[in-house]
Amino acid sequence: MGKNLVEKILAQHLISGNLVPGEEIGIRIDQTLTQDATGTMAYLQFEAMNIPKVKTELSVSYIDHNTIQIGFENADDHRYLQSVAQKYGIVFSRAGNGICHQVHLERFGKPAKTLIGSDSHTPTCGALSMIAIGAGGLDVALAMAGKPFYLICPKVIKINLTGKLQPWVSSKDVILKVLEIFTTKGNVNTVFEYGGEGVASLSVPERATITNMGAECGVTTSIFPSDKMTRLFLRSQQRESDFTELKADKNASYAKIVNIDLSKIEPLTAKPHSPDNISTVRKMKKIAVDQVCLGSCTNSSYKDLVTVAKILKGKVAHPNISFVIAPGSRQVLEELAQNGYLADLIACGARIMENACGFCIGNSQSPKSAAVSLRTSNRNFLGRSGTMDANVYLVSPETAATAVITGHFTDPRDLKISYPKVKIPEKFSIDDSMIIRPEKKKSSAKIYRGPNIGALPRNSELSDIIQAEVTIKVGDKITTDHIIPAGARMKYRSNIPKYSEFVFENVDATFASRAQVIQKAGKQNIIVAGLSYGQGSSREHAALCPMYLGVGAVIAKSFERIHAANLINFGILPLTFCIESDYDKIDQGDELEIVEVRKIIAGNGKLLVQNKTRGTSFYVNCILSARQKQIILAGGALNIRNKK
Ligand code: MIC
Ligand code: SF4
Repeated sequence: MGKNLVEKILAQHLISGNLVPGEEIGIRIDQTLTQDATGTMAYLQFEAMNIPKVKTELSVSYIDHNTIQIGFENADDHRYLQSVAQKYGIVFSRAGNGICHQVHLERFGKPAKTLIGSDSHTPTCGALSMIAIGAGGLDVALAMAGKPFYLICPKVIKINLTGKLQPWVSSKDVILKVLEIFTTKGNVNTVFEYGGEGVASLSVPERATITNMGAECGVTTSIFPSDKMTRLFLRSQQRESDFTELKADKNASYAKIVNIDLSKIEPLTAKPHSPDNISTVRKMKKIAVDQVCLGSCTNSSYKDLVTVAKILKGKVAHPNISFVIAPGSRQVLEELAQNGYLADLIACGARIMENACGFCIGNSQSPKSAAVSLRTSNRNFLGRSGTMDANVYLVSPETAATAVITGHFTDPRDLKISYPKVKIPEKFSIDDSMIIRPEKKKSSAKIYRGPNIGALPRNSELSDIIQAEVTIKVGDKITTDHIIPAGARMKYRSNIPKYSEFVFENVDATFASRAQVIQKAGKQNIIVAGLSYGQGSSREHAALCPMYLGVGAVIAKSFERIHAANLINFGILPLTFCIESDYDKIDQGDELEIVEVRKIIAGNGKLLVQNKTRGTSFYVNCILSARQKQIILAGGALNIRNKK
């Protein structure tokens, strides 16, 4: 039997376990990336491991999230990260250089390699035929220390692309179609492998839009073959020598094959407040639009922004529209400037933001109350824009640019102009001067620690009896943005006691203070949740801050992959209802007791949860690998010395 792409790369990197879907495997990691908002914790954890230099082929630390710098905190964090990079042999991408995923694709990604990153959109580099996976900062720190990365061996679904995209339809519409088919829940431990004759017509940046937003489906990663397009892209980045061809064997097997005919896809949008709430743009009627934001790691390639510039040339943004562009990288911005497109965009009234995450993470450009905001980014979760009652729609650059002209939702095909042709430079002008390479020799560099860098909190060993109160009961699809907001609060990422004050801030602002009262009373806090708990961001703060507030367990109908791993890493029990309807028999404020926890976890039993308030009981599962049991019993990965 032939191998699919995923099996080929995993087999090359396998350290432990068998390549059988559902089994835990350990793989060797070639490259890591971090960004500043998750990086400080990752590097504090790495420092605690006492390793003189990173052991990967390449580790890159990017500054791209917290670049607003109101107050001293972000700037202090940046200096900390720069000094850590220098000391431990990490490449440092300075603020202004661009968004980690776009820059990694341009400058560092290599076919057939493995990459993990402390950001959920790390799968972007699957466009270069890498196994690229988002993870918590601690897992990235362990990979930098040369340890394997553990994951459940995924099942592989082939997405077979046929046909060619019609004019005005682009790769954002493809991934929105995929989201319509697969939704944001129920896809854990799965990889989407793209294949079929339709793949050949998609450039690497177009593929990257698709692999980037696969994260919204909750898959482990997404991957494209390495072919002619890959070679062209690497050549344009003046690193053709990084090319290797890679494709699935003809007789490769897949868990499932899903066919998508590219020629049948129409301009689509994800309506508020979930990336899987899909409609055609045409059906949106003429809803008035208040804001258009172009950019983010999903759609800010040279092709995306030149297409927009060409659509908007000679026009002025509709008077009711605030029009914002955040280019993905300095390379893209420089090329736009050199080729005159930046002038066209400025003339149209675009507000040019930094090459950084910016509006996408809600740290700037929050729209007006109850606004309709069209964005080319990847997440439209409630409140993520920074305006709680805003309605964010995810769209392609073509649909976004069209709304800039008309002032309302418009199918771009209705513009009745010819679809702009974009000539991609055969060679981009390469300028890596904002990338600082570390010295090879042992460094005596001093680590800079501003007052914003707090100590790393640790959990205590798992107790045998859990006496707890249900501090909050939430529904399905709770994202890590719900658990611990980013935006204006993100500057506290390196200060856990402070950041913890904002846990569930946008769901129930009393959570943190109530949790502290329960903690002080000597009890643990328990979170009860529905399906797909922990969607979205990889931020381990969604585990770390609840841990700090004394959360001992989350009982949910199901968990998303990265968040479940983060809970385990910080010693919080991820429990699932044995009978889903037991969710209805439990409420906020209920007193719960679980006994013989250690013994039952060490074996493979189910835990009996006594609801003391209601006088009822129900069973929960705690499905962990042997390695994860060890971590949970110790109260988190940091408590285990001499990790293998
Ligand atoms: C996001 O898009 O939600 C983020 C901000 O990039 C996060 C990382 C973070 O919370 O710092 C992610 O996607 O993992
Ligand atoms: Fe940055 Fe947004 Fe991409 Fe996250 S999704 S890495 S916040 S641009």
